[in-house]
Amino acid sequence: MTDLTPTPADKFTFGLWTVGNAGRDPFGEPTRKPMTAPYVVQKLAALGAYGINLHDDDLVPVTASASERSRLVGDFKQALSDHGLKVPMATTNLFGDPAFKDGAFTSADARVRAYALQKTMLSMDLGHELGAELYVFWGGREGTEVDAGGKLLDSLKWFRDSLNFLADYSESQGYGYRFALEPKPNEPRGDMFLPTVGSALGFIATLDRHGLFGVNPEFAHETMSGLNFAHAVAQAIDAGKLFHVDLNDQKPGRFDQDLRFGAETLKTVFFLVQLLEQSGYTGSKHFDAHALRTEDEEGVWAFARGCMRTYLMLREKVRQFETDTEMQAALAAYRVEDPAMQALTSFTPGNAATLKGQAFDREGLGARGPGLEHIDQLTVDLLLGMR
Ligand code: GLT
Ligand code: MN
Ligand code: MN
Repeated sequence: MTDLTPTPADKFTFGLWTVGNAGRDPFGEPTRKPMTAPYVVQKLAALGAYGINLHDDDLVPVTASASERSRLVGDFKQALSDHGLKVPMATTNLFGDPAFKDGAFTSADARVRAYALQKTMLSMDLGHELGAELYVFWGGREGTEVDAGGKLLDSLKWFRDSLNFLADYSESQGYGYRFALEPKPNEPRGDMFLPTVGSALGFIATLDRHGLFGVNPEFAHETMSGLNFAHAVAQAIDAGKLFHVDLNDQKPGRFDQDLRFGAETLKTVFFLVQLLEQSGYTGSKHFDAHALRTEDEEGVWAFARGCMRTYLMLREKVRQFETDTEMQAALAAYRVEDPAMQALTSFTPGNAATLKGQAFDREGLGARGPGLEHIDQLTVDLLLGMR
């Protein structure tokens, strides 16, 4: 049996806000007691995690005095160094404060947009102090319930101006951050701007320092829209833009459940792990999920262990898939290689002319059975431990 003990080399990370989630939901009060940041660091390190990510407010409440801030940050840094945990990613809470109720970077109020920049710069300073090299933007309140305010085009401009400003700020400070936009279709806003991975990728191309920007796709977010998360991640990898990934699970067509990784849609989760492993993705594998509201603290650590264990089991299945001779033969038969035909698909005037005159066995092409039922059942057998 393979060793399923996580180690920092696996690059598993959690958020202070994830394992620290106290179980509040829109209908009920917290079901768990808050945990201090140093305690969370100690527990995650003991479980084999690589790092812990945070929003500014997760560590330092916005109302903290200078001395409170320095104590909280100092204690956190001490715990990181005592337990060998990193802070690979930082982000800003631009959604909790009522000031951001109609957006932060896309608020119709210029004062709110300016405050959002100030808060983000301060948070970037903190992230840098903690060693973060990646900065995430999840536009929690960037969106609308009604479009009567007429700000759809302005919002995109404001969003772009803010991201351009912050990338310039990072460079001017010598922080060297790379940035990742995290799309989400809705919740908490009725319709959020940049709702999918594809829309974020399109938007990034319009930024001044677009090379510094990539995406942070989240399993739950694409799944909420009924999209296939593995496909979204493949597009991000293809674009060279998968800077970070938020792993969790989700039933389609529901509120953002942020379930334990692999709790719900094992097959898609398997194809995702396959993609991450085979593409050579080297970033953090961040579990942006939380324990069920029903759980006590023991349930939180069971949840955290479960996320990592399921990833490692699926990574093992990926390896098994690669060495399963029947599976590999079926896959080889599925792909029809034809070097002469392939060569014709690069455009030259000659290839275009040859292709136009080529006789194809159209009926034969349509009649071929690719064997996908067999391949898919082999996958199911493998996942269920029957191979
Ligand atoms: C919030 C959200 C997540 C984002 C976090 C980063 S905060 O919990 O639901 O998807 O990744 O801002
Ligand atoms: Mn989520
Ligand atoms: Mn997320």
